[in-house]
Amino acid sequence: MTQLDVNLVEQLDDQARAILKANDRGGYTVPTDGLYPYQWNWDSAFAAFGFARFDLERAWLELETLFSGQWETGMVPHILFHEVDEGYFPGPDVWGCGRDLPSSGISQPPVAATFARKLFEQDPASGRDRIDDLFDRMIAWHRWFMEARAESGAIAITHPWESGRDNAFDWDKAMAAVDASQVKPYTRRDTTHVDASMRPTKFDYDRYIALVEFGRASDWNEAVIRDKSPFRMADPTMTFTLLRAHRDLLWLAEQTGRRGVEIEDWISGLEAGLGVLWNEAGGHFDALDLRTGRHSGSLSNASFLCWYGGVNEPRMQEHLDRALAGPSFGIASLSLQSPQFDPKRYWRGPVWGIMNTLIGMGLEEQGLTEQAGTLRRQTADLLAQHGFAEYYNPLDGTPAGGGTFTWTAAIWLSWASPSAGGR
Ligand code: 9WN
Repeated sequence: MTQLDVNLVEQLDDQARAILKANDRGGYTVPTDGLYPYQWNWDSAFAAFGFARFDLERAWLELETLFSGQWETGMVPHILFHEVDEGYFPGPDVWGCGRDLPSSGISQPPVAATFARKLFEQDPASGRDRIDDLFDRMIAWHRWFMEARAESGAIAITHPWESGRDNAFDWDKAMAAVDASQVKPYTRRDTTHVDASMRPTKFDYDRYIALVEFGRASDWNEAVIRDKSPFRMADPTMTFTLLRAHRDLLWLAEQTGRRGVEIEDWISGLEAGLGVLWNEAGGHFDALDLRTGRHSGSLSNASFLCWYGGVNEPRMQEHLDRALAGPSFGIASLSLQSPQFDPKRYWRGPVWGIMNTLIGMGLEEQGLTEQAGTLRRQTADLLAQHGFAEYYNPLDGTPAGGGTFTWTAAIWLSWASPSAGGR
């Protein structure tokens, strides 16, 4: 591990700021030019975290634009289609959600309240001015999760895209049971931007589309989807990010003189319920198939989000120490020891800067400062040596997926860069 040169850090900080500015489409930021031409939910929250390093006003605006797409149910979509672009599939016509601001019909990991808190902490006076409308919208979103997705005790996803870890090994068995025989021919766009070996397979894509068609045929009615969807899984990403976001929302409530009783109940409910994610055989947190009652057998980077969720589980530490010992640049999306580990293919092995960041934040807060420091340095080395890619081969750092990536630039500025100062 190297001590990064001060001039190099300055150069990288400049590059990261330039990426955020170049991906800014006015009020929202695309994850990267070309491959992802819309506003994505959790990407935007990370973008806000990054903008906060040099333009706090722009950071708040990113979150406000995201919540402008909120549904009347409280759900905040995973994609907002501000301007239709043929370069991405599936577009708004496939989702068929029929709103003034077209969107997808599913959500994504709720990290917005956590980064809203960071923005608030940076300048409480301006935060107080910005938070009012946003607070009400965030609490409505969290309530939607608790009412629509918490039937198992943990938080369920209805589509792999909701987890943000699209083709993770976690979903393999459940996806194999999804019938894709009625899906009509379609043209993928992602593989025109990125090498197909780094993306999900056609088998996966057929089922992604089948599940979108199921949701549309159900009028995106959550009760129908809960009872009838062929795919429903309790997900560590959703569960730990929501639990964490509840805690940050409660903090924001206290700072602004609001009552937090409802949020306190959500926190104790999730703390009591998340045990269903514990895979006793593997000795780690894992996804749970709510249709079959079986765990996936996947030690993923989401398993390590427990500390971020405020859950200091000692039985996860052995896994953590092994993962940090490498050879790797942080926490791989699937354990290097897993037979399904693939260092190139997206969420089946590559390392992601944003996941290192969330895990690192949690470790630091839970007093595992040495491991947190190691993870931060590994992430800084990765980005310094290999640039601001979407994800990376965890063994040698080879960049993969899209380049000049918003959330990677953002976490550099606000967490990994030595200039971030432990924010
Ligand atoms: C589908 C934008 C998004 C991220 C996800 C990541 C990827 C989309 C795709 O890109 O998913 O939502 O088309 O592959 O998996 O986490 O939010 O960066």
